[in-house]
Amino acid sequence: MSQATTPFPPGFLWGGATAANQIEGAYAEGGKGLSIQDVMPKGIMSPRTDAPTDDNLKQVGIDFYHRYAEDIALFAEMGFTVFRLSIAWSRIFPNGDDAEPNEEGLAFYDRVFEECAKHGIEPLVTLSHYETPLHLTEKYNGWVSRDLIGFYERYVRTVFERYRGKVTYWLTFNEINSMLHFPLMSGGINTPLEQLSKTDLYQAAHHELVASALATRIAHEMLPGSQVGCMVIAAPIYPLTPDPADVVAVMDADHANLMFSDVHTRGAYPGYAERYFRENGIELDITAQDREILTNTADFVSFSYYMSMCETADPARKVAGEGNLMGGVPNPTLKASEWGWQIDPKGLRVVLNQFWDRWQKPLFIVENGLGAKDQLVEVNGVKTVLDDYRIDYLNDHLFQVGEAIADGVQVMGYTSWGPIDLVSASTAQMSKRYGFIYVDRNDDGSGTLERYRKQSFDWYAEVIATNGASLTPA
Ligand code: BGP
Repeated sequence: MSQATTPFPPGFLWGGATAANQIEGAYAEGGKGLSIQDVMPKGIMSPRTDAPTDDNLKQVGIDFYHRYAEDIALFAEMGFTVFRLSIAWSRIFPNGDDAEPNEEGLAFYDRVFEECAKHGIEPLVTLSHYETPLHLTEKYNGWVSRDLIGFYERYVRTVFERYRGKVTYWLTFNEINSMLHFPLMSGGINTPLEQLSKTDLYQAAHHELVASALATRIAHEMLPGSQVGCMVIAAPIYPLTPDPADVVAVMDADHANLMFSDVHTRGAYPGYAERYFRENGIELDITAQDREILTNTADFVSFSYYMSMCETADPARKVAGEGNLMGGVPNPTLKASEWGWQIDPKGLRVVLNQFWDRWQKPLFIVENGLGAKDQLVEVNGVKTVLDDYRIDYLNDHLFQVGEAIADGVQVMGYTSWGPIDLVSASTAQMSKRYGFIYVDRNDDGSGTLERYRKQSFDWYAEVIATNGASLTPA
């Protein structure tokens, strides 16, 4: 890529991505009910608590609930044309199974979308981002219950109607394939993974897949011109050695990850999934009506990309890495972030090509970024962060997106994860920072919540202004 040319097409959507529970705070304000995040103070890996506890940084988040106008203005200053955010289901239906929505919750997102419109920013809205209403977990064991499909349908009909004309792009479930790894966070399932039967696990996944396809159908009926995407974790898997047994191990691991997006894009379960269910005694309740609903395929496939991994058939070499939350074996050729997430820009080009070849659906990278510890410093009297490490990471990944586009892959847009510092999903820390904007809040909850532009702020603004022409080869 030279300064003069760019592979990014005109109208490519540039922006950043967030989730309600990681930014909003105001966890008990405006009539909001509790979500599972309110009882997960230490993130994904720790057991849940019985009730909300004061050490949960998400209770305040970065106070987006009160500061959204200031934050969206900062995004606009960088030239964002898209902002990914989620609606907290428990703001709209505090218990999840209520008959009527909470007007104050609906009004909050009216204000947010109006602010986006003021700046010419398209909202990209995740309907369910790891924040199932807690009551649905306690009473129904989350998505294990078929009842959740009906509650989700009521919720999506409500928000589609309310935000008609304000939102074009919707995502149904964040990282839907994470269900297999984090059933509480992903599916609001109370039963711990070790005690959960495979039948219940895949039944819950099935219910989400049906709900997702149903939401797609409803959006197409109610909101002509809207586009509904599925959203998955993308993690290319490489064989640890050239041993064909390792290649087969990769194929199996790929199937587990890709089953969700295969169903979303093909409208039916692939043969390898049917075989897996058969051979593992997994008997699912899949009705004829479910099968019909599943034919409402996603308009586009969106995904998060943070890392790749290796796989092997050799039990002696199958050693999990520190940061490999999805399983897999560390790649000996790659470096990792401070949290052990292995950094692989080329893997992004690989996965874009793989997905495009497999589904021929437009792709949207809706999460990618580097979680790092930042140091607030003063330069010429202005507080900032000199985050050249973040610039390098993003440049190298975006350069590979350009390469994939040059390969012929259709990419709709790119939203980096956490354009403003937010609370981490996996560790619930503030110190795992992703933003172009620094938020003065610390792991112990101290800090003024003031916002400061990092060095990467101007860098990203330049990337957007040049539609990617300012990126340098990596
Ligand atoms: C994804 C989640 C996000 C986000 C991101 C970064 O899996 O969809 O919610 O948090 O990962 O992860 P973390 O916050 O753990 O660094």
